[in-house]
Amino acid sequence: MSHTHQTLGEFIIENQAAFAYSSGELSKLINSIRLAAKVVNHEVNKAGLVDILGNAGNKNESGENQQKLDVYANDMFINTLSNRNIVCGIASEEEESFISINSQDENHQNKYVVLIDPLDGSSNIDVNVSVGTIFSVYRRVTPIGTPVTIEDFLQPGKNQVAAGYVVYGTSTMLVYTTGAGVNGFTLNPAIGTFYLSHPNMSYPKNGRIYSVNEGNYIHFPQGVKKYIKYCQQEEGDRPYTSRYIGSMVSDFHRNMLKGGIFMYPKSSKAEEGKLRLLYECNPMAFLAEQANGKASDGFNRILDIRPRELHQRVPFFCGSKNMVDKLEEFMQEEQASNY
Ligand code: P6P
Repeated sequence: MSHTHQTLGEFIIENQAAFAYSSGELSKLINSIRLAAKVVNHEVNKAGLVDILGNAGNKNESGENQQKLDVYANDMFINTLSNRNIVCGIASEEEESFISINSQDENHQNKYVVLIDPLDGSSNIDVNVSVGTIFSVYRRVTPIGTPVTIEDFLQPGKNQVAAGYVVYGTSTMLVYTTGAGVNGFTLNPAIGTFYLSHPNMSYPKNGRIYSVNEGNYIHFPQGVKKYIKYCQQEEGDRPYTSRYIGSMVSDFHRNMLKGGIFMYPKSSKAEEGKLRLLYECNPMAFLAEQANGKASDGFNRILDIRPRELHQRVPFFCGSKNMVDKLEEFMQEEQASNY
């Protein structure tokens, strides 16, 4: 990576003024995510070496209890975000309830809440497949000066002020938006610096990749089955290519670059789908729309859904706009034929 490329730090400073009502706190927040991402990246990259794979309870070299990587990542992001006087609350896939951050904020003056999936796809680490961290940021809606409440976390995704992911892949990238497009930064591990490698990321309008776990085919709604068969038909630019890594951040990232649709439908095995609305689907939907793509539950815009609970699941279809539009057509045809 040429050192003439803009670094993440320079990018944050240059764009801080462009971010509405920013008093630098959001920049500090993105910077703390950058730091945690580097530390987690180091652990993920050596996971196979120090037998950290799923063996919680072992002692590490300093005699501390070794943690599973997702627990390690969870602790790292929570500690890094908590100790910089930026956020008033954090919710995580690894935590049953939200965490009120008042270690240095006893007057509850901090404005932001963060929701994270600290290590999505962690089961893939044992087989050396890419994994990712996903984050979502909101301004609190309850009065500053009072303790954060669940209401601050149960906001529709359209209220997000920032969202992004870290993909720990063949290279480690931080991809995020603050509502002014999507930019991707690649880590140079030799010097621990993220460089702007993918400015203004955008889905190709049409794609030829569909990503779904076809092992669940017989359990899918009729509309999804019809769309999958549509992708496989010999007609026009079809058949499409099937690509499914089983790690959403990686499938999402590839499809945003090349064009495609990612699908995790509901099924008779998972009535609400598998993916979580607040810290998986909402941040990815914000990124998708900022990259001129689309994200839907098959009928409704993901970002319009009013959450009921912290760990709520939702069917998820996300990617190139024309492909999601076509999927929705099949879903709506099925719904109409059921009446
Ligand atoms: P399945 C990983 O566990 C994850 O949460 C996503 O990253 C991924 O897209 C999905 O689950 C894979 O689920 O049921 O196809 O193995």
